Amino acid sequence: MNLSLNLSDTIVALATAQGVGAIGVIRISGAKAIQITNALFPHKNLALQQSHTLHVGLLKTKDEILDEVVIGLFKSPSSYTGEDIVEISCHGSTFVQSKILEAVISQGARLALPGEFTQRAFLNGKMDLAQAESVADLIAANTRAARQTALNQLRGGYSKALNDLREQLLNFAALIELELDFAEEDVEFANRSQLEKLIHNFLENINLLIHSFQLGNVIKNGVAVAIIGQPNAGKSTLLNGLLNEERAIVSNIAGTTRDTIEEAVNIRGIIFRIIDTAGIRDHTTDTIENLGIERSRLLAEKADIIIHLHDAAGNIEDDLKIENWLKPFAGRVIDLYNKADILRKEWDKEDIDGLLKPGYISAKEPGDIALVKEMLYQKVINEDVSMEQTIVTNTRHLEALKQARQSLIAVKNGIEQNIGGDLMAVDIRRALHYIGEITGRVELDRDILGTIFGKFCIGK
Ligand SMILES: Nc1nc2c(ncn2[C@@H]2O[C@H](COP(=O)(O)OP(=O)(O)OP(=O)(O)O)[C@@H](O)[C@H]2O)c(=O)[nH]1
Ligand SMILES: [Mg+2]
Repeated sequence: MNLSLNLSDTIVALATAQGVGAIGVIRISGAKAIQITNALFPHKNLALQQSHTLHVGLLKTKDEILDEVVIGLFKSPSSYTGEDIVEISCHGSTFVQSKILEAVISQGARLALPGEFTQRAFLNGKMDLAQAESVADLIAANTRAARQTALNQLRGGYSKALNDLREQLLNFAALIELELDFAEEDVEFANRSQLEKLIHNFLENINLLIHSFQLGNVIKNGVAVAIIGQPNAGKSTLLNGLLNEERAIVSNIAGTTRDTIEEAVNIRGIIFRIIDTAGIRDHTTDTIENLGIERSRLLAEKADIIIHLHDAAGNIEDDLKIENWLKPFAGRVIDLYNKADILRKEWDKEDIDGLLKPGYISAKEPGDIALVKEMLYQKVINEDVSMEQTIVTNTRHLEALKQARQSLIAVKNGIEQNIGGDLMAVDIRRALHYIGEITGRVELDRDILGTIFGKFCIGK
């Protein structure tokens, strides 16, 4: 995106989705927003109207009536961008919408770039960078959890916590720099033990945020779950059960699934991408089946969670081989023993405890499927990170936090080793810089801004 574009331009875009809808909203922002709309709206002089008011009337060019519209007026500085904004709600035909866009442009507005409205909001101090980015996340959010984290960020909780810490650290930086001015006198303005406490506190917070990224990432991008196991263990049956749909072919012929099948299911607001794979066995000469098996292995290695599905009623020999192979991924594996219904019939009543062993399920029983869903959810939402806490979802923030952490550790070591204030000041400044990068408190590279706002949809 070319950021040297003039901020004094008045920009326009369709704010609602492309295509036919009941209504469409065209949004204009900039110094000439009102003047441009006035030229098309003879009914009233909008410049004389109060902010945050609605006006009904005909939108006209010299030659034709464009539509009967409702105009929303938001005057600077009380608007989303901080500039004058006019929102024209028109009828939702694509023809009407493009006619109005054309007319607005012919009066001197320019088509907005993706994210340009939000970028202006940021540049005009209406929100900080972390908040601006969460606008894009909010638009893209397709689950309850994703919406919740984006909303938390948009409301600024995250930025506030970081800014508070940053402010305190800034004080110390100033004091240490003051010491440098009085170097000859050997004074200490910045209390080292207080600084140590602050750094400790800061590091704890940053570690929490960095730790939360894993959860933030799954909320945004979903969790990949690979179902691995011997042929006929019931992997496809489990997939179908989780999806509540006959998606994969199920049969009692070993080697039914040859290619992988991936489908998404929403469990309590988090998207799980369930991957059914070809059953793994050693002794097959079928080339296609072998290719499928190879693929299963690769997918399991990449998955966030691996369900190793055992056939509780079957032969466990091959399971040991799979178990061996899964050892390096132990933390990600959930062992489930399928076809418990057969055992439940065979076992007598005294074995009732054995039947309730965790992990024994029947992929054909809805009650057990619900248990599996709960297990998957718990595996992701562990106790360390709660949904209410601030969650980092953005890789740019994660990188900045990691860099800040490094600098803070350097400050911490510096205090322990009693290094000079001049060296410490450099590390503190560096930490401040990285924290500032998240909320946009520092001069950001124009390219970085371009990438951030370029990801938005046009009209936001
Ligand atoms: N009794 C019982 N049978 C089951 C259960 N789950 C699956 N089956 C049966 O086991 C057989 C194999 O099921 P699939 O789901 O096709 O097994 P798979 O693991 O996908 O097999 P491949 O695709 O060949 O690797 C089918 O006849 C299923 O009906 C269960 O919980 N109980
Ligand atoms: Mg299958």
